[in-house]
Amino acid sequence: MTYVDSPVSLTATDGPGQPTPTPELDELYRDFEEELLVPLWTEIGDLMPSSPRPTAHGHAWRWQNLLRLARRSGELVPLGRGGERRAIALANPGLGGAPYATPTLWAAIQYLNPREDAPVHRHTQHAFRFVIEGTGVWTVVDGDPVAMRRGDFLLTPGWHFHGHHNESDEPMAWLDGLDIPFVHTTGSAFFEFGPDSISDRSTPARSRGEQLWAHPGLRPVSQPGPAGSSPLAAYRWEHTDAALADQLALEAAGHPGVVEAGHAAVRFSNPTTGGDVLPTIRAEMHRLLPGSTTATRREVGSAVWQVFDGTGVVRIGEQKFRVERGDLVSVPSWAPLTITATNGLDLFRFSDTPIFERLHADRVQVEGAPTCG
Ligand code: 1HN
Repeated sequence: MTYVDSPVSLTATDGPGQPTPTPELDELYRDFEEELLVPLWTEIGDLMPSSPRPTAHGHAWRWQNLLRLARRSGELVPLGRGGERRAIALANPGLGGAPYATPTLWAAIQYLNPREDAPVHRHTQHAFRFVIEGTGVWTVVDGDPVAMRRGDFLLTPGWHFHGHHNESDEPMAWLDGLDIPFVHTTGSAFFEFGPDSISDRSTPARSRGEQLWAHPGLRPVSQPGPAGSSPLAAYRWEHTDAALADQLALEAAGHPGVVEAGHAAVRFSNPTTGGDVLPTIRAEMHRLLPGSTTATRREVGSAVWQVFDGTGVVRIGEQKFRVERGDLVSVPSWAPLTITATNGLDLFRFSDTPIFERLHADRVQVEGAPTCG
């Protein structure tokens, strides 16, 4: 038997636990197929491996290549109703050509020409944007204009209307992350067009969400909580950068237990709960000092990393990728991951870990010790 579009590979016909091949057995297997039935005894090795054997691969996409192709798309592909977004998705080589960076996560470069609008719509998929370079675009989320600048992490939780507009004379590109594959596989997608034009074209430096929620340790008494997704529309680079720098300053001053050797990390969090920003997506920023290497870590669930700044080497099992600014790397579930910073290395990471934590199926294994210098 062979399978098309199936997560299960070829059927075992011999080996331990398999019946003796006979014409009668062949006929039984043909009749199973006819009735759309599959016996467990031929599949159990694939269905129940002793540890995760994901079909997704570790893979690196080069930002300079993505950007070049996005620019060409900007010249050739108009933006409007129907197509909705000039977004070009990473297709993991292990996932059969689907626009999936991992089995649960979509990652794309999105490109907006000068003075261009991306139309308003909403969907149940949760989304974020992370800005590698550029400025001049506002994403308007449920009527709240949110400026996009380098290093900012911006949220569009599911079922919020959103459109983008570029107010500058330069094109802008950024990373989009969504839980599209998870929502597609589980048949839980809803989508609606919004109004034909963006309601509020003002260009404030800070969104209303930030005015309410972006004050450390302070929540507005008027606002309800806890909320499943973060109400904070934008996490600004100056805050993320300062948090990472302070962790490393504490380490340098000899305070133990703050960071892994030379490796500061922060998680973007929902200020109403302290938990993840979105129900299905975890997002973090990591900073590695020059010459530092992380411990080797494997985790249930998949992730995508993007280099924000610096250069380094990402090892996934036997694979080794040299990475620089903007490059993206998919990390399959349970793959051993080690990162080395050549010079300093700032990395953005997003993963589907909240799904597995909610299901009590999360596991982490750490091997070796981090080193620095
Ligand atoms: C979407 O709405 C955005 O809002 C980006 O920028 C990527 C991919 C599929 C469906 C909707 C956005 C998307 C998307």
